[in-house]
Amino acid sequence: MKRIGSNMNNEKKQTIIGNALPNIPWEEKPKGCLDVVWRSKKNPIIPRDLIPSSNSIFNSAVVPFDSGYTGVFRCDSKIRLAELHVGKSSDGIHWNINPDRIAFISNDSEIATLGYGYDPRVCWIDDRYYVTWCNNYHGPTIGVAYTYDFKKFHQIENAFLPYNRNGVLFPKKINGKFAMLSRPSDREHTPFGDIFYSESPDMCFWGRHRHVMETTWGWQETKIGAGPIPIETTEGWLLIYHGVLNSCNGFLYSAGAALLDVKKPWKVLSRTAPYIISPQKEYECVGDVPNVVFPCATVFDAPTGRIAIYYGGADTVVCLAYAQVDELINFIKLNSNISKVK
Ligand code: BMA
Repeated sequence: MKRIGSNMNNEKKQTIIGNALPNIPWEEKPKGCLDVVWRSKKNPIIPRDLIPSSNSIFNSAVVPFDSGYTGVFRCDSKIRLAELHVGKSSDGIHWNINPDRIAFISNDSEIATLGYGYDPRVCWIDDRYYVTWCNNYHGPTIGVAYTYDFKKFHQIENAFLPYNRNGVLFPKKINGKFAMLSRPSDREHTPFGDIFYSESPDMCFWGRHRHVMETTWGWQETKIGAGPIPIETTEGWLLIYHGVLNSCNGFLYSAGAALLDVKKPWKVLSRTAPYIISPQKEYECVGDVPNVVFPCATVFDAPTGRIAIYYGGADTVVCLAYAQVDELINFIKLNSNISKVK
């Protein structure tokens, strides 16, 4: 039988279309672990008080940079304002975070960020890094900025009208256009929400909106939102996303995964009925908001298929988990019968 990830001659075929990252943070799956995603033994890798002003550090975005890693971190201050800060690391596990929040450069005072910024994603496209985040503009919407060096951040137009959250760019133009997933929302703790796809010729005007995925059942019954930047694979775009169950004790955030068509990413090829990770460890179940795992970034090593997933735990700390691309794709395909459980 042809194994996913191998060709007929049993030569290893690369499933991830992307670069090598030999120094990816990595721990082998523990013996006897039956899960498709497994946690770092070092979790939480970033404590809530890594910088003096922080109440909590979570839901953050990491990218390979120079010979190490950098990222944009959600640090909620002790006055309880959600702010974005730059972090640096040589190994992706031990981090230094700048105690000063990012001061976005903007020549338009009407959209310049003054208020909160949270749940960042960082995406390399063409020649620069784009940051998207939940930005305050008469309520939550998708803020967009770019940087070349993680020193200067140039804020550009908000992508959408309020209210919207979880704006996640694709790492290359699709059909000649920038492409973004998002989740239209409300002002508060939105009790609904599907994932949509939009495209733009210039990162300013967004349109041709398409529906991608709806809420279904169980862990993803209340709302869903795109997580890390989708990973291009030979089997389609690999999307890790969060889903919310409304329990008698409030919202519970888990994560699943889907494969989207490469040329028409609003077409879902398969999607996990079970979650791939849910709040089970103490650092996911106990914190400022209990029972939350919230992935915002992955880094990957294409030749080995290793994926490291950065996620927030209980709106309090940053955690790391791992997956192997072929195993994850197999899991999605084998566990994809959403209609059966609906
Ligand atoms: C969502 C966002 C996330 C947060 C989650 C759980 O609405 O605000 O930042 O992790 O709620 O509180």
